[in-house]
Amino acid sequence: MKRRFFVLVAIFCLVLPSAWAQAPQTASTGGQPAVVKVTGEVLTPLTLTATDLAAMPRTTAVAKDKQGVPHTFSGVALSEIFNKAGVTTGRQLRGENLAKYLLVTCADGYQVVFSLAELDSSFTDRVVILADQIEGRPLPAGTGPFRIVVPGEKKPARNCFQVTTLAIRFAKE
Ligand SMILES: Nc1nc2c(c(=O)[nH]1)N[C@H]1C(S)=C(S)[C@@H](COP(=O)(O)O)O[C@H]1N2
Ligand SMILES: [Mo]
Repeated sequence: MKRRFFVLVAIFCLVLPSAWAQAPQTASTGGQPAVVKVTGEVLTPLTLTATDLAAMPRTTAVAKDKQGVPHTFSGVALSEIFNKAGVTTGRQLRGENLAKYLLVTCADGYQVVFSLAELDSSFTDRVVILADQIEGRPLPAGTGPFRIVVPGEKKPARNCFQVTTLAIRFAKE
């Protein structure tokens, strides 16, 4: 009887903290793990979880907040996500493909646009990332779990948080 009680207490102590730790990530998604969908002009549409991003090649990006204070974010370069999804990059990014753009959509309806050329290493050395950490810790509730971080931009308006979708679109007329 006594032993059963201790086993129950032990299970409780092990399970509860991990449930609490996950709460911020799932709070806005009704218990489902948060995901980022990669859709549109891609060969392979993706649904990325935090675990998927943790397993991909990682990099850091420094960006200032609205107060001008620099922060180091870490996550996955958009170019890595594009390679995984089959987006036109590098040598393929010419001709009509230069009319393609990335439309980022966030949970609050905020949207921002980047042309694909702005995000391509054959056009620029600037590496834009999908961040899941700031200063080595998960993004705080409200600005996570996933955030676009554009280093070196004069204002942080395109560092959009609570990212839900990365859609590749064609602006061709
Ligand atoms: N999803 C989402 N992301 C957003 C915004 C927003 O309204 N919604 N505001 C942007 C603007 S205008 C600014 S200035 C920065 C502020 O980020 P900071 O708090 O890190 O300075 O977030 C950007 N990212
Ligand atoms: Mo802003």
